[in-house]
Amino acid sequence: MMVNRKILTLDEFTIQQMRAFPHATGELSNLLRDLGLAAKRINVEVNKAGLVDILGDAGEINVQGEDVKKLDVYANNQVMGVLKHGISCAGIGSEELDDFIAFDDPVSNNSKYVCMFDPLDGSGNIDVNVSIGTIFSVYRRVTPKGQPVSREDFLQAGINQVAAGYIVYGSSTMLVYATRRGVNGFTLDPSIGEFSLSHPNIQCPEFGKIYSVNHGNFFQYEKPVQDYIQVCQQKTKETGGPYTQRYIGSMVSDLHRNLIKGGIFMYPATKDKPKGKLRLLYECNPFAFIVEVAGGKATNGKVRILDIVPTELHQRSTLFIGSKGMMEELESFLQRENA
Ligand code: AHM
Ligand code: MG
Repeated sequence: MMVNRKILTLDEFTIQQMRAFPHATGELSNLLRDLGLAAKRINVEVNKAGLVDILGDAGEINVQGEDVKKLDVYANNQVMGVLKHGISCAGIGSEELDDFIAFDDPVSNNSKYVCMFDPLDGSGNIDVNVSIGTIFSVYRRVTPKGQPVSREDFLQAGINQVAAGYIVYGSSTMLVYATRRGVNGFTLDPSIGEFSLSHPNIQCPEFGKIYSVNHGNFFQYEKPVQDYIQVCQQKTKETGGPYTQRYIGSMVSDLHRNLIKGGIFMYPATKDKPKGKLRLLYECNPFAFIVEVAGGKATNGKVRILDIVPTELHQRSTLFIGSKGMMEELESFLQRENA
């Protein structure tokens, strides 16, 4: 039988990457394989969401004070389960958990990575069949191996990420992950149940035509942000436009589209949420890492997201992220306005 060796599965790809480093231990490949397995399990349930009694609120309130949907709980347990039972992760932090968890068994204590994740982002969209996603971020622990991980292993600046990625449960299911060597995208091939390399070496175009922001909050944004949005609306052919506004309200889908097509995504401060809505550790940092590796930029409006040293696990941040050229235009504009 002919086998198409041009199409690599996620496992084959990560192992191939590992072969380029003679001293690699394979722990990162294992961890990515574990996350791929959790993604496949979550994908099955997400696809059944309209059929089975898994829809709706689980009746709990998460640490952010928001309703937890049943699929959030399922997704959280899946990601936590694969990492706990794997051999590459010493502990986790999750948007759905109050505090980090140190796995604290002899194998886990000797693992070098910790993982943070948002198991099901955009979960408000589950009931209406809109794409949702899982976001993850991997750091090398800073405490010595052989003991349980501690808070300082999780409160690292995003620049220390070893890998970050997301899964988008969309018209097809895709896993995209970045290491410093590049960003690669894998589409789930349902016929073999494997993620297969479909988008090698993703580069975010320097300019795009899309801006993504919640226009409903327009009058709550600070004046410089309002002015920039109006600049986007006034773009003409001569000034690189016209721009199109696209906002799904599922950041994985919004950012996936902008990463591939080029664009800018903003979640600025509002009067109700002066620190923004998105979580630095589970949402902003992983995407900032992915987009920067792909050639784009990410800031909180003042400083680079990846340089922020977190003080809390569930800390929020404003986020401006996307194509380099568009971000530079935004930055020069915000600086001018701030001055
Ligand atoms: P969640 O983690 O509770 O799902 O919230 C995060 C989501 C992002 O996916 C999305 O970009 C944002 O919330 C949308 O928020 P808003 O409806 O305020 O525009
Ligand atoms: Mg989220």
